[in-house]
Amino acid sequence: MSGQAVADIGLIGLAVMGQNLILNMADHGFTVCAYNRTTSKVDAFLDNEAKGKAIVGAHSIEELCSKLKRPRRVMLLVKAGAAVDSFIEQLLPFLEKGDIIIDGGNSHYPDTNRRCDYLAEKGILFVGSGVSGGEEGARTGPSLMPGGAKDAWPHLKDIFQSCAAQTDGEPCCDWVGDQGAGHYVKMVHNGIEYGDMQLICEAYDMLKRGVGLTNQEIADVFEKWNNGVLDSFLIEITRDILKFTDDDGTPLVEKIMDTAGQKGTGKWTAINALDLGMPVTLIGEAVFSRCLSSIREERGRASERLAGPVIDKFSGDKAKIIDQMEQALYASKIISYAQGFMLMREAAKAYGWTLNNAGIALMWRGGCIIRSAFLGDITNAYKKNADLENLLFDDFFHAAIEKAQPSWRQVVAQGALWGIPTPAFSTALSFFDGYRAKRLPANLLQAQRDYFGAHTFRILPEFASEKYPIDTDIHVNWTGRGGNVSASTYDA
Ligand code: NBP
Repeated sequence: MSGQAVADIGLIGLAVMGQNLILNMADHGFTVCAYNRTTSKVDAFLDNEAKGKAIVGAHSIEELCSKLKRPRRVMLLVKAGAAVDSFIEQLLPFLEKGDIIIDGGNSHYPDTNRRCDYLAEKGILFVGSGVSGGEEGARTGPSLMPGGAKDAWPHLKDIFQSCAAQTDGEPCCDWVGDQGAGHYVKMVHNGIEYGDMQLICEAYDMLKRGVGLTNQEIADVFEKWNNGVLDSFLIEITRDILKFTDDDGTPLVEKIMDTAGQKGTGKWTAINALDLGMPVTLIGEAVFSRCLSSIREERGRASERLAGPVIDKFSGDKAKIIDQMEQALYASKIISYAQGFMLMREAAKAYGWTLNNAGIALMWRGGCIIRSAFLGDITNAYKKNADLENLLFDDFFHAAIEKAQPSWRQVVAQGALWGIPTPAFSTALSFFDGYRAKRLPANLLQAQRDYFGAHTFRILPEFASEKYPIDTDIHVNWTGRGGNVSASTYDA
């Protein structure tokens, strides 16, 4: 079946994200053609949510393509993986050179790299776009992070930027970069989301078990924090979750099993950080914390055998420790974002992308799960200095960390004394102390490596000599028993 080319864009995938994004696009004056593998969902959508709007339907890929204006723009919002490849193959016979396919799902960036190359050979412009904000974001304004074939951007800019969230008059959507850069940035966004959530959970745990506050009191703390430097979507929803009571009047959150799920994007970020050799420790700890939570039965057995400190009723200054915790959370969050941007800088280098840090921060400023006032400060830092080596070198963040430092140390120490785990707070502080250390104990580590494996070491310039020449891999016979042959030197 074919039809008149009436639609500005076609959208495949009528689940929660697809339906809401279509309605959003229609609200902004674009005509959308909707298609779904299970075509009964097309009819149900047209008869209900889409009724009376500039939305048409298609019952086959051929019909969908025939209803699109040229160049055809088709967006996929389907389960990541095989479904995306399958739709690409189904679309190809009905597309022409210069047509555009956009994958808005949570695809892994290497898949997007591959699809970009594959479709470029066929003259089709492929775009991988991060979409964040969940159901509500898709409906009212998501954060959109498109990357891939740049020639597609002039044909997408208007639709994408009109539908995206707007912050301070600017759309939370801009071109990210080549190939899978859009999906890469979305992946890092999700990793940072894992970190933000873990930090909030640690604050909740300390306020509850350490300070002894009720859920309502903790909600009030989050309410207060949401009016300060931590002002963000995740703090706001945490406040609401803590206030939410079940039919019996007790907080629902306390009835929820403490095993965290994950769909993989945090893990991908951590794996990529390991691959690129970047110390993205906070996201790593956030992923491992979910893993630890998920071995609940084993933890149950351990809780009966392994004792820790007994937490006495809190007799200190509650207001003071709450303020200290706000500072600890803020400082840890700064570290997490600094690490995220370090990772993106390295990825840009390794993959040959040009990433615009100020633009990325702006894209995350609104519409997405990690949206916060804080991202406005990051945008400003990168606008002031596009080549900023590290967020911690920006005056604003430098001053913020300086101010927070004493409280941050107090909170991490208090968590250890109480026996309440604070992996994210602690790793952030350890990173900070490591990053600002001119000398780390890696000298000893190198000696150990050379001792047992003849892995060699380099000499500090001030100790260079004929015996220990500078910029040279040196092996020492530490025991008098080994030979003088060293292992080859390479970094894994
Ligand atoms: P889902 O991730 O639940 O995917 C549902 C869609 O995928 C339906 O259209 C379904 O068709 C289609 N589909 C599946 Br499942 N397997 C398929 C296959 N083998 N071949 C063809 N189509 C297939 O939907 P969603 O939650 O709306 O998310 C869409 C995309 O956006 C995903 O990649 C997701 O990771 C991403 N995302 C989701 C969110 C969120 O908050 N949910 C946020 C940001 C990004 P059917 O109706 O015929 O089964």
